Amino acid sequence: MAAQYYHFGRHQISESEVFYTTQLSFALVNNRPVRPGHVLVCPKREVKRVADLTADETCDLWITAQKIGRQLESYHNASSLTFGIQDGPEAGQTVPHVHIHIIPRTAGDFENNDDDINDEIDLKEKQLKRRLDEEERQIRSLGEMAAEADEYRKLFQ
Ligand code: AMW
Repeated sequence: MAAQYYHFGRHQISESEVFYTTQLSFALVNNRPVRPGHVLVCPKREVKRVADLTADETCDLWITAQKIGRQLESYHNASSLTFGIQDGPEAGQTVPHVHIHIIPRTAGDFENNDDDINDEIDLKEKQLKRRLDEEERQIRSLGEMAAEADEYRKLFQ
């Protein structure tokens, strides 16, 4: 049987990296997670901007993000979550396909955990550069990502 791929912008995402799907959304592990459990939730339809989503897609995306956040916060023994969307290139979006970043958070995980919403959303450009060296965020192997997705899939059975 031919392999099935999900489209995330120009990226073809193999089923092994996807750990949760609904009729309208899918969730994948991140190839450069900034923290353990940093995952992405996307609409199946490839749209660039939040404004391009239908009401059904918007509801489905956020209900999916809520469900995944709850499970991954617990799985990673975290105590908070960051939900982030970079909506358009000037907001820092690098993959032109709507996606919600979900990042389990723990006390002291970032040096400057201020309440500035732009800092929260623009994690890579602001918070993360302070704490994480780019070299520590190498793209991971497909095997490593598939193993992580396997673990998360069990949380939704
Ligand atoms: W953006 O800067 O568009 O808000 O975030 C893009 C996210 O997508 C980053 O966290 C990046 O690590 C992730 N990413 C990019 N390409 C892939 C891929 N092929 N598989 C998994 N995650 C990816």
